[in-house]
Amino acid sequence: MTPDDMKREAARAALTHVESGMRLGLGHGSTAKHFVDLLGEKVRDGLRVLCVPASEFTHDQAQGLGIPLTTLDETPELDLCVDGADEIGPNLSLIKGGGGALLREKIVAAAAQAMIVIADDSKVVPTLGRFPLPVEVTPFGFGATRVAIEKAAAKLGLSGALTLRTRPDGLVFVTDGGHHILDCHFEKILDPAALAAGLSTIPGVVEHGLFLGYAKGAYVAGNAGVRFIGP
Ligand code: ABF
Repeated sequence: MTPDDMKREAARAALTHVESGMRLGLGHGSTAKHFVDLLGEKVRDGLRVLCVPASEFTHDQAQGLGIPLTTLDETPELDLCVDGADEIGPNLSLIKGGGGALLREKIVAAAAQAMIVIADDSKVVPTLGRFPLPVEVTPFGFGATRVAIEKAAAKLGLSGALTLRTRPDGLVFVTDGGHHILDCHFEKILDPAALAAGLSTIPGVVEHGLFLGYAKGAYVAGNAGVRFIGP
């Protein structure tokens, strides 16, 4: 199986949790894209769901497939959220945001009773942090926010480059919410909860990509097939 086949198989496994009448959060990224494609097929076959997409990209994809959409204003509580991840660590701790949609992904996940993660098995790690942690920041006060993040990290013995994310054309990446992203190369985050707490106290940090306590399970696909990682 190619990595893309694995992503699709993980997405297919998560689809078994979807029942008619459910309110769903739809994530962002290449694995979530497979889930939305497969969901679209089910909707065509008569499945009734109402979905909140976590990005403009997913919104457009789902709309194109005829999946009924709503917003968290109209539908503030969801039954299930299905999304990808950049890293899956111990106790289903996650790094997310490589696709730049972490703020909306976290808002959607928080509105859902349960979150199921879908991924290929390259995402499973013993310790979070090899994937640079995305931190969404306001453009205003960017320099001060950057220093504050460095100081919060240093208290936990974390150093490493903080890179302002840019687009392929070299321009600064702007999130759906109009913010920037600092990719923090911490390498080994031994205490994700302490780092999350430290980042959350910084005013210019809109949100960070540590998702702790969100996932209720993960479908992880590899050459040997799909396995479920539970709590
Ligand atoms: C999103 O998709 C993210 O938070 C993460 O950045 C990304 C996962 O990447 P992919 O599914 O494309 O491998 O859910």
